[in-house]
Amino acid sequence: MSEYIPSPTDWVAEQVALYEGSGGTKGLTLKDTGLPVIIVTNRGGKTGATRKTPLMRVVDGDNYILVASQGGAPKHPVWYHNLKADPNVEIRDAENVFSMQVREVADAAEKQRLWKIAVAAYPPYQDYQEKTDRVIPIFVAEATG
Ligand code: F42
Repeated sequence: MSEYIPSPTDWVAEQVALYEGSGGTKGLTLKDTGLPVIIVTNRGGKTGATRKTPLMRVVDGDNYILVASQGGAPKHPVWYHNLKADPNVEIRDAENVFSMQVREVADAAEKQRLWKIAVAAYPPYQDYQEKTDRVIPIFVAEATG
């Protein structure tokens, strides 16, 4: 197991610590929204270190949809590049942990369908897309093995 490097953003690192430290029984929602969050564990593309990223919980059947919105910031989040470099992730959804593989959604029709599901789960994604020039990427995470 490689070294774990926490997020440099305090409130994010604190959510990961609470969520994972409680075995997925505490810290399950985004701040004031009450909306559910998952924790994605992956490898840093350059350091090879273990990284943990909380994201909104968006599901499509047994798959998870990961939205690289970063609040509508002008650049993709760093984790986007990490997942492109190494698509093997672990996803914690409350008390359940799954080994999964991600792929970025390129097909326009598939992306449109999944984007609607994402916005229904977390409406601010639509505002984030409207406030940035980049097209917000989406990954699908599917179970491996
Ligand atoms: N972010 C989203 O994009 N979408 C969401 O749905 C979302 C929900 C959410 C819910 C709860 C919560 O607590 C946070 C949530 N976030 C959401 C924020 C998310 O968890 C991330 O904090 C945010 O997207 C920013 O991701 P980031 O990967 O850009 O993080 C930065 C601040 C960061 O951690 N940078 C590190 C650093 O030290 O600068 C990362 C460094 C890194 O990964 N380095 C790589 C390595 O090899 O280790 C190298 C990468 C390279 O290629 O240079």
